[in-house]
Amino acid sequence: MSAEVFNDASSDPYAVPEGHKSGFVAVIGRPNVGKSTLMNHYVGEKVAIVSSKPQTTRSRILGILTRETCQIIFVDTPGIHRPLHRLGEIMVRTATSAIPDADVVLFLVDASVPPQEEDRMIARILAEQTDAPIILVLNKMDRLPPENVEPHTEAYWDLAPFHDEWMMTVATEGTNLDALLERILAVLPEGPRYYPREYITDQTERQIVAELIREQVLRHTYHEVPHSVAVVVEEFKEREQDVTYVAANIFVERESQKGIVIGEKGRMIRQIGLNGRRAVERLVGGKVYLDLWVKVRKMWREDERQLRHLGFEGP
Ligand SMILES: Nc1nc2c(ncn2[C@@H]2O[C@H](COP(=O)(O)OP(=O)(O)OP(=O)(O)O)[C@@H](O)[C@H]2O)c(=O)[nH]1
Ligand SMILES: [Mg+2]
Repeated sequence: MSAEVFNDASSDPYAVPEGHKSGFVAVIGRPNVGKSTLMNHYVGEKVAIVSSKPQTTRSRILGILTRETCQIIFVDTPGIHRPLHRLGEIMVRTATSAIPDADVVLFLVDASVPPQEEDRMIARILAEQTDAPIILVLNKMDRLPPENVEPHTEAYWDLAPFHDEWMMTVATEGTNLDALLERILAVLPEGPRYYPREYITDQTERQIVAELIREQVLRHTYHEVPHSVAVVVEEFKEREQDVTYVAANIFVERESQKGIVIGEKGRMIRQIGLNGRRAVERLVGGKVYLDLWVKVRKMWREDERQLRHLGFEGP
């Protein structure tokens, strides 16, 4: 092999052209504003689950967008809120700890409503904890009646006077997300390709599978139940004839919640299992046998030992 061929840029997953840009873009905001939806759009895959219920995302999740000239590592974070239990505290700490490390911060807000107390709290944290460029993202513009456009946008500008750029978006439809990407690129520093080209997230397949199952529980349950659920994949292996066998525990906090998740004559758990299996089949690209077990772990959201067992150690 000649030296020329050996040095061919295409054979080295980390080789980048001159002027290549890269960095970590933290997506920060209160629960339910559309952070995970936005990141998934850029990555082109569901790397973070999405639901209409607040506090869906519980950990820091990377979503990696790689192009020839850039690599943007989006850092999706749990919604920052006033925590009511130990899990909430860990989630908020996880989110805030992503701020000082970020090369760019996206401060996402739900522009269809005026600024909330949590938005004010986040603005104070951002003002204190970073010198990185901050882009104010006014999301859910599709829900904003024309007469509220001016008062709401002005209220958010006043809330975050330190922002360097701003953009109105509809994350669910991808509206203005190309323009937002250009703004991100404009302030992103030059840097290496941190992850190989084909990487889109830092999560393991097991973690993604557990999240896909939790997403189905979130879709089908209400009130306190979605918040009381944790999912752990206990087994994940290929069995005969290309069928992947997945066994997962769905933990709830109370017997009554177990009854709700199982449902009358097992109807609810069958529905969660059916939709969960389809989601996992899309992920693995083949047939899946999904074995779900519902178990009670009393007050796990307050219990350090249980939280650790479930993978919530915080930063
Ligand atoms: N109408 C509308 N809905 C949106 C938009 N962006 C996100 N949503 C919806 O808002 C809900 C919350 O979206 P997520 O992406 O889970 O929000 P999040 O900020 O990640 O929420 P947490 O993980 O709980 O902090 C979902 O039902 C989304 O479909 C938008 O631009 N317009
Ligand atoms: Mg989220």
